[in-house]
Amino acid sequence: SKKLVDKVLDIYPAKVMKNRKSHMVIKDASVKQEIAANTRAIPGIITNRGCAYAGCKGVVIGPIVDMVHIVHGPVGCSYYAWGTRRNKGKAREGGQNFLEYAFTTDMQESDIVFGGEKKLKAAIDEAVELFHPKAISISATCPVGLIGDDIHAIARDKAKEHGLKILAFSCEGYKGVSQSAGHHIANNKLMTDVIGTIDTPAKEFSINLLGEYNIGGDEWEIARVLTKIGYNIISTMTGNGAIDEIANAHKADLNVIQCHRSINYVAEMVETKYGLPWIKVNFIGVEGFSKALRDMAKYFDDPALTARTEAVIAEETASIEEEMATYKALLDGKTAVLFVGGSRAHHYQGLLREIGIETIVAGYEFGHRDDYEGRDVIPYIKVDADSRNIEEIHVEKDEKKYSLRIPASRAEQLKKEIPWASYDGLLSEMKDGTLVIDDLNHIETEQIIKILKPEFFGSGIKDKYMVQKMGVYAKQMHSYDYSGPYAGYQGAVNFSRDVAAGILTPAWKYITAPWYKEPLLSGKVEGVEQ
Ligand code: CFM
Ligand code: HCA
Repeated sequence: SKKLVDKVLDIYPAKVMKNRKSHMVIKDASVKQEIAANTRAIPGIITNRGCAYAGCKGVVIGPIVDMVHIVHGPVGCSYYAWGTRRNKGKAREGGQNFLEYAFTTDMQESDIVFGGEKKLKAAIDEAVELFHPKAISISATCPVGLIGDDIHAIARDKAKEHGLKILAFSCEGYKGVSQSAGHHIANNKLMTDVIGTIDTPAKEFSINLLGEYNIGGDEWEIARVLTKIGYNIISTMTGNGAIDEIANAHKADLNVIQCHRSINYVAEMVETKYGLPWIKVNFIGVEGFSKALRDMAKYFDDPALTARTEAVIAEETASIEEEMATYKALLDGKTAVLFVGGSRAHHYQGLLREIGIETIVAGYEFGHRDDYEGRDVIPYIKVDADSRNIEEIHVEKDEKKYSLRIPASRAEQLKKEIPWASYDGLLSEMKDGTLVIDDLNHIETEQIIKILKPEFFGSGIKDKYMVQKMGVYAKQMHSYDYSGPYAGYQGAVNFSRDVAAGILTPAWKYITAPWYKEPLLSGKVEGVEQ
């Protein structure tokens, strides 16, 4: 791995090399390791990252099915967010579902010059008149912040005029160094304007699923099993989410977190304000899912629920055992490189291992140090000009609505047994000698593929085809290549079947990887002292 890192870094001029080196770590369990993360990408380098608007509207707010999501900006920003994340959703009975629409103010040059507020007001009126939604979101894209349209005042006035909820997000793309800033902006508003605004009493064993976005139907497979055990899912944030369900989320007894990066702010604030704790789970992979179910059962500590949990685990795992063993026999000994947003590069390692594939390189586009090193480092993370840009909202205990779900003494004991408000990060599960890379880019990807020649590369749309052109199977881990669900038990089978087909297809025989035809690339950046 050390040789690999040196080789990868060798392509850079000295200053860039120093920067990129701090984003690479070779796992060594005998020391405490630190990685640079959530810092600006280097201009000129082809990063895979997106923008704050993508994180706010695209990821966190967009999946809520019964809201009209208006994008205030040029049409391209809106088109970009239209249906691209495959977060599926269904209307509730008698309710609405706007996921298939793209709403935009379609700002033109004259709006940029003279202001876009009029257009936004008209768009809201039109949306109300045509669709009668329960709630509307407004997401600002870059030019809106530059020209200073006051989307918050408009949201306030129009909400009053039409008598509905309007959430406005100043999530201009440039607000942060990646999507991650947008997650935070979205989390803040869910906390201040949505959660806690409806008070319907919850039934027993009630939970919220946080950081689960129903990509390829994942949430439906998770919910199928949870419901079978006897859980009541009050809300999901935000896959297949409904605004009134999220408004009632504080009535649940436990928050269960899948994607830590995108929603840990809500989880923390809800615990402070309402006393409702969170645990970190991983619904991906057979063992991961079973462990999550057992941790949840420990929290509720009810003999019937625990028995039911074990019965369902036994039944579900028995039904997939044979198929999983078949795929393992086919794939045993293969290697994987995983490079995905801010959680999947960790979450899929267990499932890959279950079918015999070891992850040798992993990284995030926009994870923070805590997603790599665990939450214990949070107090030591340096705040810089970019991270300071994102508002930290301060919440306090709600004296009327706060309640401790578990007596303090038992909570202390439980904290030793389950991941209560804790997350150990991706590094903790990587094997010694494997490589962790933050904000991997295209030139580094190319080097890694050439040197390591993995059989599987977990990618996004931007890197998938360059990897496949090098003769290595690349699977999109964001969109699941339009397959899925991949979460839970049935999802594990779907994933394994797709991966086996992708790796073992005879099609690869017809491609000759470039390194078999020509020597590895060599060269120098012109005009730069190395
Ligand atoms: Fe969380 Fe997500 Fe992800 Fe993410 Fe994303 Fe995503 Fe992702 Mo694409 S919230 S961090 S910002 S699990 S959209 S559903 S797949 S990069 S690893
Ligand atoms: C985003 C969304 C994305 C992009 C996926 C990709 C997603 O970051 O804006 O690059 O393939 O999951 O749809 O992460």
